[in-house]
Amino acid sequence: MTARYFNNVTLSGTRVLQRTEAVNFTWGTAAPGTGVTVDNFSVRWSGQVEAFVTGAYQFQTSSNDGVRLWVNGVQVINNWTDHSLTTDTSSAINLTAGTKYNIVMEFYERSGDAVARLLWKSPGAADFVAVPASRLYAASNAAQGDTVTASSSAEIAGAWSLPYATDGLVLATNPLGWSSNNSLTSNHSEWVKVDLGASTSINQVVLWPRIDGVNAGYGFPINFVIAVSTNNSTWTTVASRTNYAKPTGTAQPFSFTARSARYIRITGSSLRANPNDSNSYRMQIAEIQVISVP
Ligand SMILES: [Ca+2]
Ligand SMILES: [Ca+2]
Repeated sequence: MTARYFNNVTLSGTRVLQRTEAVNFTWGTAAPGTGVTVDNFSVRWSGQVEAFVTGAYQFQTSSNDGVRLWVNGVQVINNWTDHSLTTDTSSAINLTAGTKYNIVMEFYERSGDAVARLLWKSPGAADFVAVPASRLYAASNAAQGDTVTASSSAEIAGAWSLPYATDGLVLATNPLGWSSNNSLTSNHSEWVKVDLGASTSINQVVLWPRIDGVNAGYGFPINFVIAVSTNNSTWTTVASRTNYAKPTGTAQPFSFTARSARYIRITGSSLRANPNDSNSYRMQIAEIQVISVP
């Protein structure tokens, strides 16, 4: 999985270490790696897990301190608290052999000993064992779980919120994604921005429109620019589109020559009135994916 380490307990700000690894660590009182503090650090592991036989799996974490786990977009473990060594176990999840499922594990260490382990019990197995590296894959989407800011945000609980633009989900039900919420009766500009946490070599941005029924494709801007930056002040345009047709609910990829960037900003300068929403002008994105160069 792709691991991103932060020197705070909130997975925020500048990433201090990124590497690819399975999650099976008993760090004790040592730091997990170069540049990471001994206490008050946090990690997000993201990528995919592959089932090797079809059937019911259970996932388990062993942690000191806080931990939470999502499999296939569903949160299955949530113990985001300071605690001594604790085992948490998910209910059974049916997985199909050979299929890769999105998986995200988050962890923070407050102080003292630190342990972060991800285990599973496969169909028919007697015990939980560490999920092996051979069944885990790094994330090609560098943006999953990263911080999103915007010119405005509707913030409707469970449905529309800034974090839903990078939560790894594109659904026809809640959570739907990010929606702007300004100047609803007139066409206007809005922007949304992702902070990858550190400069990363990237060559594609994939924007998912909303895919919910009659609203599918609405909210996707008509005229827009995708720009990237290493410092959040100097921006380079990597894609620019005008009179963009309303998408039908599929991924909209925008490729460009590989370049280093930490910030990705999408600015819509002409929005699409939605007749199912009182002809309001909103910019809405179900998911922003940023593809890193292998
Ligand atoms: Ca601890
Ligand atoms: Ca989403």
